[in-house]
Amino acid sequence: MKNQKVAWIFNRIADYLEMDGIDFRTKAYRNAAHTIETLSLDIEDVRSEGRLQELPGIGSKIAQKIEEIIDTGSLEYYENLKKETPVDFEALLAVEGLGPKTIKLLYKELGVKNLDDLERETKRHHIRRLRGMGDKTEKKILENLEFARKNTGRRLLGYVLPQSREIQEEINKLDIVERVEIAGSIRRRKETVGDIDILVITQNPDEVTDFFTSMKFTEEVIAKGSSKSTVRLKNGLDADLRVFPEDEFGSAFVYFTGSKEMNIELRKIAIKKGLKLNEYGVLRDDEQLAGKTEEDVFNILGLSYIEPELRENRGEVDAAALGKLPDLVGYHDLKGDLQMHTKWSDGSSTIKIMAESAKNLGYQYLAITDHTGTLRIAGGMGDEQIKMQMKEIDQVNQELEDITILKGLEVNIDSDGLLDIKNELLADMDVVLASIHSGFRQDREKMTDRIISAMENENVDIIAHPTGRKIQERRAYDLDFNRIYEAAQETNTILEVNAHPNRLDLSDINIRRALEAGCKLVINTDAHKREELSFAELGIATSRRGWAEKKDIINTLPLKKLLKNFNLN
Ligand code: DGT
Ligand code: CA
Ligand code: CA
Ligand code: ZN
Repeated sequence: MKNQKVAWIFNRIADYLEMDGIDFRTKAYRNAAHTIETLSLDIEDVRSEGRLQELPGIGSKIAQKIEEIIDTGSLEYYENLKKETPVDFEALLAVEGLGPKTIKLLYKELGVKNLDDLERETKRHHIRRLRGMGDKTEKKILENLEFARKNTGRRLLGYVLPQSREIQEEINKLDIVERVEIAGSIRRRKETVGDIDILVITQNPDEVTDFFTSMKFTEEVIAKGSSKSTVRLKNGLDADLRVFPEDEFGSAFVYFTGSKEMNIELRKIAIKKGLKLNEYGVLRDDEQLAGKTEEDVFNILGLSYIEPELRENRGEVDAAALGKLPDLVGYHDLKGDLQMHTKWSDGSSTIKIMAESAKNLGYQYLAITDHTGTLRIAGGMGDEQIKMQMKEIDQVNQELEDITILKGLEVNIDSDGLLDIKNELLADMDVVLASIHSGFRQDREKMTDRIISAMENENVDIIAHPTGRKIQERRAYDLDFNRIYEAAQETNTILEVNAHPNRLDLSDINIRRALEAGCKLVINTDAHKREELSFAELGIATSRRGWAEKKDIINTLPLKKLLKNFNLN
């Protein structure tokens, strides 16, 4: 029951040890935390069977600590470390550029314990007085602070979505449950999620609530009432459960899907019409005019149905009033995937396995796009390997039916905008993606020039993960998007929506701007193993949040049309 808590404590201990530079013990605690985080069993069960030390990375000392946490709910060793250096690690570590050692220095010298302290000391220019720091460090900290504030406590959609579906399924198994839906930011497919909002229709709220507060995912009950309960899940997130009768479910679903900002717009429209809108329905005086379905609620307000991914108060309400909502790309519209990696570079599946998996997803084609030359950490391929790989692709294409493997590469754009594979070889490929993997912090002009010069190479078809951001990890490069979008059109280069859970790059907002500027997009998973081909859903969701239609996405095209689009064959 306490897996998440134990792992969390061990990770914090590792942070404290890292502050003091004790590397081997840091590693031991991180390993133990990882083991417990990914354990499919309840750590308490493992303990009561006396099998803790059978787990990888858990020796007698760490096992003792696990027992102490299970028995007492805390760990004296950790409490002492905390007293010594009482800082909000999770928040401070989220500031790019701050590691445990710097955090210790900031605490010892300036008493910085949290993000507010950090901001204050930075603005007073106290940081630059410290050893190894300067006005540049202060500037960087201020830039990264806001990013850290926005991110603490939120989780990636890609990880929460499967978990929320699992919970939904469990609740749905109850006979007394007529309907269960996930609402909130998860339903809107926002890239990060604060908590899980669950709505249920049932005649028997108490029984559903009892189940919810004691199910296997629940670690701790925060509030328990008959129409609303909140629990802390073992994965560390909170989940809210709300129970509604059938004839109010539509209005509750609209309300709790949000966004809050869109709800406020809807309420204004209701008021103008002399109506009242809340989670219980659309009311005139006390009479409920609508509330059973979402469609009813939108329609009575004079709006067409708004897809959840659009509900961010970014113009969708006006568009719905005018009947001008986009016809969004669908979750089953992709015909192929044009970025993935195999054992030839840093992937872990073979070409054949990737192709078979793509076929199982119903695709007509896939492109194998392993890393090239200069990207050593990713096992980049040289000319000879590329030629050998092309032969293997020919061979697998002969073996498999109803799926076409395209020969592709993900080449690197160097700090001068040059590619690491020569043009005559690139000309032999079906699909060439170019992307930046180094030198992220050049100035805006230079970064933009690099990408544009890659676009100007006639062999380059796609710019992969165009902004380089990693959600909660790394900010986007500084780019002049107007120039990028213009060059993409002039050079007929496609911009990628990378569907990897921590990339989603382009982001929803950038997708919308790119489309308004007239660019074409491709949704790719960047899969490094076959299971990751399922990330496509996240790329589609993000594209929908960016108002993308089927016609905007080139890999909704059947193979022949796609090839024509690339001027191939
Ligand atoms: P999150 O959890 O931070 O990722 O984002 P949401 O959108 O899921 O927000 P949450 O969980 O606080 O609330 C779920 C929905 O309930 C939200 O999208 C809209 C609705 N809601 C919550 N509080 C308010 C409020 O004060 N006013 C209005 N109009 N709606 C609210
Ligand atoms: Ca939420
Ligand atoms: Ca909530
Ligand atoms: Zn890779």
